[in-house]
Amino acid sequence: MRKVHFQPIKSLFLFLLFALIVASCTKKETEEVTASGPPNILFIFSDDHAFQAISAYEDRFSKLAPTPNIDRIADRGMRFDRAYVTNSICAPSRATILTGAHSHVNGLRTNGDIFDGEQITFPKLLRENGYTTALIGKWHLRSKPTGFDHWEILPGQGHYYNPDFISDTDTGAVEGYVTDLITDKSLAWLEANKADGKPFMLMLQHKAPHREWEKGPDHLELYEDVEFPEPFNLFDDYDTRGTAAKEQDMTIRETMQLDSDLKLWTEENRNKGSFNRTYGRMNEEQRAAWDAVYDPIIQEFQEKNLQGEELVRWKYQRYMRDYLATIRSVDDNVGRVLDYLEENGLDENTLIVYTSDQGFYLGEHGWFDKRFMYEESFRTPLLMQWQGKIPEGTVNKDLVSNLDFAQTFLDVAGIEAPDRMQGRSLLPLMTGDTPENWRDYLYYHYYEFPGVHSVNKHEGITGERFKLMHFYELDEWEMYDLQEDPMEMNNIYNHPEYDSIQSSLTDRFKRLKRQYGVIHPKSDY
Ligand code: SGN
Ligand code: CA
Repeated sequence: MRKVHFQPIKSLFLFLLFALIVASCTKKETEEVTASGPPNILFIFSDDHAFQAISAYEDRFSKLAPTPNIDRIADRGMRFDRAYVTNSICAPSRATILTGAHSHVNGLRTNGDIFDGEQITFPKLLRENGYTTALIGKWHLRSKPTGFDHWEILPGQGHYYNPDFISDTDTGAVEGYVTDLITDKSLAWLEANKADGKPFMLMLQHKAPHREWEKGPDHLELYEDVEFPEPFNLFDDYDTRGTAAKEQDMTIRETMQLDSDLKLWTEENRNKGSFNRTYGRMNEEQRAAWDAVYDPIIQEFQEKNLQGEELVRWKYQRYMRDYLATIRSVDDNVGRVLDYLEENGLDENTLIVYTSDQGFYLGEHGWFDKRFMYEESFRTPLLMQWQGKIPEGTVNKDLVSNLDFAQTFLDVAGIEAPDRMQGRSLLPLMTGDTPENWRDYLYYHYYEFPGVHSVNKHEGITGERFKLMHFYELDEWEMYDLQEDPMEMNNIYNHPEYDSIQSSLTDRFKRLKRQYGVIHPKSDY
């Protein structure tokens, strides 16, 4: 048998090789420990951002007004095509997200209600379980934020230019454009806390693209030469629909204001309406940049003297140019945050969510605003990225809701959700493993009437194909076949050919209300 002798030089080489392997294993193990610990959660939230205005959704603005940075989240993760809200309006959506409960359970039904900050929320539970939590941007819940180590909020709706911020220690206006400032503050907070050794949960909540759609200094001219496609139902006559659709106050034709909404500020109309909270807040330099773009628009408008449908078309173009330009700023700023995470290796174990408080009408049915249970405002965009957990470039078509966020975030952090929460964790869906018993219907309830935009109270359910709505104070029903009629132009309630579907939907509606504990005098039949 041959004896093997190592030459000294060879042994040294092998020893070094061994040491290198051990060292790299140790490093890998450490990485794995970090990567498998509770993930950071970054919840990027905008206000009134229609899914139609995100290019990842491949809708009518994709080519003309792309959102490449928001799309990065979809490319590296999952796009949810059927994400909805329980009550399509700002404060109620936020309350549902925090509590994981429907409006009738968390007590916040309308923008006029005050959020009870004593109740259990997911940020409180994350914080109790070792997370550092922060909320920066629009809050709109009227009571002080609870459950956050740090918060800096816009008062009420907030302002686009030189906005005020309130924090637990300070209040005052900050010079700049709101979307940039919310991002600056968020990045500063991330940087200051990156070495604390704890996972973070940051709610980064933009004001944009909320009415009055004031674009920022970097995007004033962006879409001025673009003609955007109109939706086919821009001139909807609401035939077959009920009183609510006919009597709302949210049309581009009647409700959209030339001065406050479309910023046609002339010497005569200054100092009225929203002048002081928009143009009135700008400094000299901001006004000069603004006027350079808007003065020619005002002149063009005065010369054209448009009427009727032509005027509606012109207003629609102005609306889209402004609305989509505020979104471009959101998109640029999402890019800044994603870059920061990547540069700091934080993208590796962070669940990144992009969503909005509800959807919005971009001229569909002739409208802007939200509130109705029709698809454009009932749906909300939802994109999620979590490296190594969510497969890249995937699309989910299950019925999901803003009711599900609280339980999802608790689940990814390994924390048990309290029974009071009424949603379901999206974690299995995120890994492509939708449970057999996933929900087949979602419950909706809108309460803010009488109120701005005059949308009657209604509740209803939607399934994969059919939707049932009850305007209970009018006792009017609507039903839609989303497969045959995705734009909901044809109310099929009481159509004999849908008889059996209607009765099974009505039955399902009653059962779902019972399941969620809905007690409402006029809708409890
Ligand atoms: C303001 C807006 C409305 C909007 C509500 C609620 N008018 O009242 O158009 O529907 O907020 O919006 S404005 O002239 O003040 O802009 S929400 O997103 O906060 O629910
Ligand atoms: Ca909103």
